[in-house]
Amino acid sequence: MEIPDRLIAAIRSARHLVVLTGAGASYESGLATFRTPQTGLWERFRAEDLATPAAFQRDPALVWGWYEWRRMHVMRAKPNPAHFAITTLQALVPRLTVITQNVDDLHERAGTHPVIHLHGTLLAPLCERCREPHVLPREIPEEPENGRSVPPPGCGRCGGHIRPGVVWFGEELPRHEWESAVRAAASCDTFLCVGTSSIVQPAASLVERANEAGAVTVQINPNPTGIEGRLSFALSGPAGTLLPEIVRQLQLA
Ligand code: BV8
Ligand code: ZN
Repeated sequence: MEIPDRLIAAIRSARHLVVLTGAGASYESGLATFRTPQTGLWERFRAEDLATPAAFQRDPALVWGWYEWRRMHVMRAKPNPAHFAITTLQALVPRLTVITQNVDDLHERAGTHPVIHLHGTLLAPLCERCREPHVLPREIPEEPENGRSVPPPGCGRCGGHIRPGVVWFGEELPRHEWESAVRAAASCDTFLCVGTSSIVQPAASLVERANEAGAVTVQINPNPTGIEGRLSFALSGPAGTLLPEIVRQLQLA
């Protein structure tokens, strides 16, 4: 896919570039997105039904088992060319802010630092009662048998349930991360929206803030999301191809 020259020029001249990623950025690392029907163990559940405080209260072992299964896949996964292209972008523009909705650590493992995690991370569980961080064993959890529930560990300090360090539906986003993301969206020159269906709020409102601030806004997604009409550019294709191509053209003299 050809990258419009005007887009390359906009990124090249940007003083502050923001990249917001969603599950599609990790898709080519083999991690399922939210909207593909659950694969394997979990096809009988919808992510939105498991990623809630009520689901954890109702059946902590089912929800903890689901997150351990996802953490196992994240630990087995590798960053893909989209992650590495974003790390390269960091060296090509004066200021890059990377904001992710993803709960994996593939941006960090590709060398991008810092990363603003709007929805937390799979790798930092904590006690649901006293919020004491819980240290996970280093080894990769073994493959749970089909649909196995895994009882969550108990907190060493108060005995409460350990829960995943993610933001569930109905929970507030971490204040510091959200405020940093809003400031970045309101002050950037170019905003890339990569691999997100732009459904989940308030993360999906960031690109609108960038639009309102007069930034060049770009979507990178192989499928339509319905917001194309409000963006400066909509590139239809996989992030693992388009982002490296953008970086290649930026590096041409
Ligand atoms: C909040 C962590 C309020 C957990 C996640 C009604 C009732 C209750 C709440 C609401 C409601 N209506 C709206 C809400 C708000 C709700 C919401 O937005 N719901 C949605 C379903 C409408 N939001 C919340 O609840 C948020 N909190 O609002 O708090 C509040 C206020 C005051 C006081 C108290 C509370 C919290 C939202 C965070 C939820 N947690 N994740 C976990 O991971 O288990 S969100 C989760 O879903 C992911 O993190 C991710 O952010 C999101 C999925 O979105 P995407 O990343 O976009 O993934 P998706 O699969 O949708 O799309 C993938 C895209 O990639 C596709 O477009 C595909 O085409 C593309 N793609 C595929 N391959 C590629 C590709 N792109 C590029 N390259 C490829 N190769
Ligand atoms: Zn505790």
